Amino acid sequence: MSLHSSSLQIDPAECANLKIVILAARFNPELVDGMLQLTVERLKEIGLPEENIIIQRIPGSAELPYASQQALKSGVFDVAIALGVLIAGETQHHDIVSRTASIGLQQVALELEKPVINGVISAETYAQAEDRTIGKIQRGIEFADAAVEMALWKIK
Ligand code: DLZ
Repeated sequence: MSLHSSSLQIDPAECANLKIVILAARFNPELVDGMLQLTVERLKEIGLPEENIIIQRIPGSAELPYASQQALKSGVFDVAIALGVLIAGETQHHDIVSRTASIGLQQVALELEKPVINGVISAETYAQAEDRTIGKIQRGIEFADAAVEMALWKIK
């Protein structure tokens, strides 16, 4: 049996041994928690056993690169998903945090040679952020798909 989402086709048997860590910021909890729930539901739907999905909470998006680095350095996980929501109205430096988090997450992936999924949503308003997390655009599902695809990805 294969699962289809956009172009994703994965045999659930391939996922049985994957271990995924999700780092989730505590800021904007309703939105991050909603995204987290969608991500976890999708991972289980794809075929990951619940016990292979580890969730770690951290204060805010600025801490996501360090937390991802530490989690992946443990050697336990195949892939990390970093979830956070930054809203312009709430922090004047949301743009800087968004950029540094994105650059930091890429650095972790390249240095540790493990995939890191950038699940940081940066928006101008709460309504926009809501739309992109638990509203009409449910990015958590995409993050789960990307994580599994990259954890299994090999150069051919
Ligand atoms: C301080 C802060 C503010 C004002 N806004 C957000 C936000 O909208 N989203 C988010 O994930 N984190 C925010 N933070 C917290 C920072 O990411 C970080 O946790 C603190 O600056 C401590 O390093």
